[in-house]
Amino acid sequence: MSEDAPKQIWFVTSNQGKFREVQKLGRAVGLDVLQVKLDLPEIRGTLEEIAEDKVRKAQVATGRPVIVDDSGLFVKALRTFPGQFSAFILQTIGNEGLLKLMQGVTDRRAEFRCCAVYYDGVRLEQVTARCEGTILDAPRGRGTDGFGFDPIFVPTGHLKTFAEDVATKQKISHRTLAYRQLFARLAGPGS
Ligand code: ITT
Repeated sequence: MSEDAPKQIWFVTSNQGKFREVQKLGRAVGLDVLQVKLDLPEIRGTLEEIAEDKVRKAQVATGRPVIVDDSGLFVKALRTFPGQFSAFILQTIGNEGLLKLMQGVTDRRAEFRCCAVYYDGVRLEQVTARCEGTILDAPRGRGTDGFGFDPIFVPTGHLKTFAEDVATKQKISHRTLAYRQLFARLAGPGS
């Protein structure tokens, strides 16, 4: 690990599910991840644009080395909807409403995407990762850690939803893949 690699990072998020997952990923590489809840206004744009804007605002607001992620569920038959609008869709129509929109849709393919970003005021690192799967007809499992769309998403090659099998989620999810890469970059020398 390089000497200037951060040992402590502030994760700016109001989503407890995200925080729990990222805290575990940090622990696995000896990084202390602390949560800061800030209500930051989000711009419209791609996941990458939203995440970069969010991390810059979060860094200015806290004055610390921070991470944020912008993530969502992209459904193929709905032309990637809800995508960047995932948080809004969950708050309004929820999983039930999304499943209603998909009634009669036979192509159930979807993917989760997560764009994770680090910024300390100088160095900015950004990684986007995906996890492919399918959307069920009805939710299954609440899990102990599952959140958001987890009860309706089954990752490719598996039988259980992310909510039913959080251990598998922690191994293969979009968020795990993104932060593993991000943390590996941070452990190396800055560019
Ligand atoms: P912060 O911006 O405060 O981090 P948020 O919940 O608003 O929290 P996003 O803007 O990234 O986060 O919105 C993504 C939405 O997609 C959010 O409502 C999540 O619940 C959902 N989501 C993201 N990752 C997920 C995952 O791994 N499993 C299930 N749902 C997920």
